[in-house]
Amino acid sequence: MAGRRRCIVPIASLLATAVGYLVAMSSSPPASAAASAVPPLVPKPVSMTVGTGDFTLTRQTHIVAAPGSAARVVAEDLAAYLRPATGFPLPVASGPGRDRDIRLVLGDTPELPTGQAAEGYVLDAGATGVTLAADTAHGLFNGIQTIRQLLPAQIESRTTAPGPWTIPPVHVVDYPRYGYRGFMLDIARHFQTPETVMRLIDEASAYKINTLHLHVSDDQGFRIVIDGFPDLTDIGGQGSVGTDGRTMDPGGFWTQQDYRGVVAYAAAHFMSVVPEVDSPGHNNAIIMSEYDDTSNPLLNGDPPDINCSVHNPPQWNFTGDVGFSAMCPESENSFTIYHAIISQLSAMSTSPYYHLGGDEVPSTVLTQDRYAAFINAELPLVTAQGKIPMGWAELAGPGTNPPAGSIAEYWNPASGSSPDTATAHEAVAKDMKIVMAPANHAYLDQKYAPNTPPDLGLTWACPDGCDVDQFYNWDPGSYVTDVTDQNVIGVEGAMWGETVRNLSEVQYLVFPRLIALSEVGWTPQAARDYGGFLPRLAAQGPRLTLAGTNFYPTPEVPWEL
Ligand code: TNX
Repeated sequence: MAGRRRCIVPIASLLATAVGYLVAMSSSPPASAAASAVPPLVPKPVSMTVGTGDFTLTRQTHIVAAPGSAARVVAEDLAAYLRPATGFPLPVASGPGRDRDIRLVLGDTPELPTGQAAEGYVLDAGATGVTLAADTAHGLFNGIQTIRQLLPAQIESRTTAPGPWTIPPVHVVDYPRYGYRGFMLDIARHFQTPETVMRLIDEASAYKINTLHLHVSDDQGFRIVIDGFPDLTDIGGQGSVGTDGRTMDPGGFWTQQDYRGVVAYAAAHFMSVVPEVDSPGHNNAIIMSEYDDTSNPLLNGDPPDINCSVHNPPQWNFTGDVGFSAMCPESENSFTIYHAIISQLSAMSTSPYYHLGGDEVPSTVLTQDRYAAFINAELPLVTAQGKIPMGWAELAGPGTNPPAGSIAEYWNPASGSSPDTATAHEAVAKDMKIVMAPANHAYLDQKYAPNTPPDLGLTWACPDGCDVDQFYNWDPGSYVTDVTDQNVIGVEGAMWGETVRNLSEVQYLVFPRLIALSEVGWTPQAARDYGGFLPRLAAQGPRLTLAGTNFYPTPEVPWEL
């Protein structure tokens, strides 16, 4: 990782600019977006034609779905989205539907191309009603996010707003470019509550993000209770990265019930959860917790043999330092601990993937042979749980043997045929698939601009800042030479946690950049252009504001406020 520079930026004030901005906006709700010929949807649909004659949602509107069907659940979701602002009852009804109802139908999608059944949908809106058809409940859920955006921005108001609640006459046929559209959240560097994560699930799923990758362990904290190893959270969950001159910030951890609750909440928003406990590096919290756990009957009485870090005995380090900790591949205790972690987290998670980390172990800490030995011993623990291994792209390096179809997450900013793209090529050579998250286009923890107040975020991948344009203007399918959509299964925005301490700070770095990434992951490359994207993103400003979502009002965007 030569050349990577990191620093922890002390957070001087709590987003003074953004908070003042939000208060100003919410005290005078913005006017609705002027009716335009082409509604400003994000992510941009594959195809949309605009006809004549608006649909108007009224107190009499029913949302119609077959009883007992999966469509019924999504119909309830739609009603729940629309009731607070409209104040209408919007009952979910059965039967064929009447004139001027909204109908959700499973099947009846001849316009969707073969292979697009999983998430595609077809939407028809006109004066006589709205019909949304999809082959799956997930497709319907994607379609109702589009319906929300077709309504005036005030539909996001938490309290009754005046309307009128019109939907322009459109015919939409829509489906994603990639099946994996992820948002990664690091709850290890700073503890975040289940409630914070659920709020982010609401916000990400509105833009058709379908995967939540939870980074639940790192040097500074271990955040989910693991049965048999209570010290992992009792000791490992105590702190977070220190900010504002503190040695350490408050920590915390989730019970397994908390985790299950978040996974269920994500599933209800058609997001699957990929857990990550980093290994063999980035795990000082595990080492600090288990080093003295000599009486644990699951261990062999000699737990100090897990420690291959630069310090022995290990010591806490609540700065943002990386590359100093590692667990030893020669220790059976290492794999006893990882077996417990992997089996318990896998059993509670919905994603087909389990992320074993694998990043940033300097060869001075573990040689490549020892690194590969660790990974090769851990991979079968993952596959034994019925999960597909996923890891940061170093996982594909010399000596490792991930099964074909395993996932490499490419984070290096290097593009084209730079020698630093080696991990992507190694992954392809091992028949792995790739999730693209190059740090200078997808790391949500990087600053928008060098001097942008408030003072949040890191700069190592973006010394000049990475604003919305940087997140939008790249193509995952041609970023690295010879790594194409044959290999790439999707994109992910990574929200690392060193500088962010609460929901508001996370939101500020995530939005609006995750919205740009949602379009990178959804919309065909040929249909994307930044000039066309900006006014559509601008239309999201009032929606975010009314929903209470903090965001950076970048000057790149002509906000409709
Ligand atoms: C790199 S690249 C990391 C994280 C840090 C992040 C900060 C990679 C897989 N790991 O450990 O939090 O940079 O930007």
